[in-house]
Amino acid sequence: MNEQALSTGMSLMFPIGDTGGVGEIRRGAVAMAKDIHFDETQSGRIGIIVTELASNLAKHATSGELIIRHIRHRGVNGMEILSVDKGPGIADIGKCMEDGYSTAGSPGTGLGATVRLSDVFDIYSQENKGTVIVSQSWAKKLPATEMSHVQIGAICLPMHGEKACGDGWALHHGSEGLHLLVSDGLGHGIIAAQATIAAIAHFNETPERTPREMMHSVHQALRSTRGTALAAVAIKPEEAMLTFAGVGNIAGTILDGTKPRGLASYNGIVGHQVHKIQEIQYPWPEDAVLVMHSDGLSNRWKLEDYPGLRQRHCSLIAAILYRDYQRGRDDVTVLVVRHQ
Ligand SMILES: [Mn+2]
Repeated sequence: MNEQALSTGMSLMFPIGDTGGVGEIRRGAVAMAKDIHFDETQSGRIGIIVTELASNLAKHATSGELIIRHIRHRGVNGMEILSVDKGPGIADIGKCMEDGYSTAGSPGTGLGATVRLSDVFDIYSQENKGTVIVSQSWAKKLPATEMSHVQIGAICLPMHGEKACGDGWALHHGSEGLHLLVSDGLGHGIIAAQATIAAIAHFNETPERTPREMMHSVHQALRSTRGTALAAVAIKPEEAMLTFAGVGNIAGTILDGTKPRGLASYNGIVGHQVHKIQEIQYPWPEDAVLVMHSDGLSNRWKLEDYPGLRQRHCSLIAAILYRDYQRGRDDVTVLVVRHQ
């Protein structure tokens, strides 16, 4: 995996149309696993998971994508594989979901090995709308408390035909909570990516600044770039508070099961023209989910259209919004966070 992919949270996407490409995707995924120092056994497992998910897409869905990214938590490396399709859906999953889906059982759709080999597995399927599956594998077992405490779902992909991604995101677990940054460099391609890489490098140097300080400081640091739409967030679960500062088109929404609450950004371009940087505080209820996205995703989505999805793995939420609301003519980022 290239350096940029690691530093900006970029995902890699493999379209699946027929069985022909499965071997190539498997080789790519295994190479990635080795890049992040998975051992022989762990890389082998990634190969099996990718083969199973890709073969299923080719067999059961009209078309689909596997989306792969490097994940990291408290210094431990991992890989996430998302399977995303608009196929017929899996009929028996509905029943599994009623009873509360257990990763112990196999849904009997050729997902047996994926369920068994994944450290984290979740699936969401709707008849005639399609299926999304998340599989995460970690190099070292993470404590269960750690895993239930915070959940991140993310998709960050360049516009079709571009290698460089102008979007990016970063996250830091601080002593008091989470710090996030989402950046959409103006335009797309290399020049857009330069602005985002600079913003994220800046975030990573001193991530625990307040969102307001972060926005001011990145604004100064990006003067030589083309500029970016940027949003910074701090979540302090113990104070049940989320602080947001945004300039430009980064959308943020807090979902807590009541009316969705949109986060307010100001107009401008970070690095060039910024009229106002202001922090706004929002309540962060215990079971809240934060969805942030660049304008590569339409803002017309409603999570109510997907019964029960808010309670599912954040990666499934990100994958479904990407599948159904990507505009297809820009880089796209969807970041979903739950922190209790
Ligand atoms: Mn954009």
